[in-house]
Amino acid sequence: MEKSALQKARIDYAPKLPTSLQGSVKVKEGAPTQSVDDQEDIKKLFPNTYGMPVVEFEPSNETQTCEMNVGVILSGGQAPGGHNVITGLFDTIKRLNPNNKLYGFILGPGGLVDHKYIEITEDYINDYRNTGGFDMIGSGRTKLEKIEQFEKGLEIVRELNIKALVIIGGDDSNTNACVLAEYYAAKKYGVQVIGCPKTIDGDLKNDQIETSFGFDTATKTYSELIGNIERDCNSSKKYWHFIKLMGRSASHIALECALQCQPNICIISEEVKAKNMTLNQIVENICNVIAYRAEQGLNFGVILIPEGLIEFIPSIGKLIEELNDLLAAHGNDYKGLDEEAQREYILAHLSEENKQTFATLPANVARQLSLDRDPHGNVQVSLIETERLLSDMCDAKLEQWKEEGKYKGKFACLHHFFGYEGRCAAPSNYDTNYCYALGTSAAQLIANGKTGYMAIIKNTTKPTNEWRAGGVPITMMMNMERRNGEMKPVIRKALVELDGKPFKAFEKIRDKWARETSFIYPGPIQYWGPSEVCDCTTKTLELEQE
Ligand code: FBP
Repeated sequence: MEKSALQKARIDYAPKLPTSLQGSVKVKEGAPTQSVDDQEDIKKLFPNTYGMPVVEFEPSNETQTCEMNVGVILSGGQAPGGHNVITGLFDTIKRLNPNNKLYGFILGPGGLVDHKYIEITEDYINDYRNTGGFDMIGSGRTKLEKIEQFEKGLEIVRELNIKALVIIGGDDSNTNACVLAEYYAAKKYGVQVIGCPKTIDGDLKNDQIETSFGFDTATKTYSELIGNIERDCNSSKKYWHFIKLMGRSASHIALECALQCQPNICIISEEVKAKNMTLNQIVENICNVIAYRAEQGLNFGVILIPEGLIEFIPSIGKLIEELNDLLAAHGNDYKGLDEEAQREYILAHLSEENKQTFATLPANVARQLSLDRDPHGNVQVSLIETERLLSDMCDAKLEQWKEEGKYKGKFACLHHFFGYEGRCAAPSNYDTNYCYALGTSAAQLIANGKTGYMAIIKNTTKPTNEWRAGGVPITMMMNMERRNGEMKPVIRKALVELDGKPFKAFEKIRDKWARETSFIYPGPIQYWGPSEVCDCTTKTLELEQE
């Protein structure tokens, strides 16, 4: 592999581990746990993995050894730091016994089912230490949910004498990890399954999980780019920039970038839903700011739009729910039809209220909502050009206001979508250390006989040696939700809390950002230099852990 100068220098970085993970560990167990909701249902569905205690690792003076081959899977969207979860896992299992082997399943969960794997060796892994990307073994979105898949997986697990599988994924992938752990436990196959919290979206977090890995690096990367645009914008003073930011449902990414960059406007989907706002109201709010600034001679600005917005606008959310059910029940009847016939079919089957919403949406947006779910049943919101939809609607409204004499400014806009450019960035020091510790923790959960657990690292706003490591039963994070027309056990997604400290901090100051130009330019991620520049966490985490 040909490497950049940064890659070469970065390979030599030794990730810092919490004191408790630096050598042998012993396990401290807490009290039995309960799921966040629907306890009776979840208990019934997970009789073998429900109620287990949260565990924490403490340093031990005893020599620790363990024979264990491990299989690792990267699942879902890329997130900076994934390679370091694998290096943490690798180094720990080798330390526990140099004959232990680590197998990487290729291109996600599908690799387990199709028996596509590689053995990860010292030579192979060294090229990937502290790098972004998931290319060490690749990732995929195959949903592991069927008994045939679990049994197919078991064949290769037996062949390679694998003691445990580590699934590195988001809420959906960890839900599946939990189902797999329960299945193997129920069958008494003796195969452990451990999850690791990944996703740039930042929505896999709760009382036990401080943050999902990748959020730190991705938001810093986007904030660098937003800051650059803000500076360009403030230099020429002639464009409104509509920037859509990745993050399928929750607006954590947009909120974090807003806290870092202080744009003029940042829409928070969760607020739109809570206030029952219509698309037209959102547009009007934006236009009010544009018009106000125009009166001050400021015909420029920056607007952040979370990728998931469309699903949170209540009328469109309702439409999506009905479309989900329609797709589950009749998708095959209309998927083969041409675009116009599909639209007709859908209109004919929707309730009156949703029909009206569907009919008012631009054709490309309507089509994206009615088709093309990902394997987990999610609308592929990153393919919907919300930034254009909003700017087109603003343009029309401002024209109308001009005619009515309510607006005299100039409105020229540019569009951006920051998503994929943040998912494989070289991990920040935070993600580098956090991920290596997560991998180490996962190895220790296996060595200590745990299954159905997610590796966790807490106290991460403190210096690394004070971080606390352990595991949390995945069932503890579950509740029942409607998916593809059926009630299913799933990990509860963490949305932006409107009474949470990050949103409150933003809410307090946003009017000033709208009126004035208060941009902050965070600049690129730094790996060497003053600690306050290189080792800072996200503003979200800082505020949440205050
Ligand atoms: P995960 O939840 O799997 O980590 O994926 C996150 C994400 O980056 C979302 O923000 C985005 O909507 C989606 O993946 C895009 O998916 P794809 O990579 O399949 O285009």
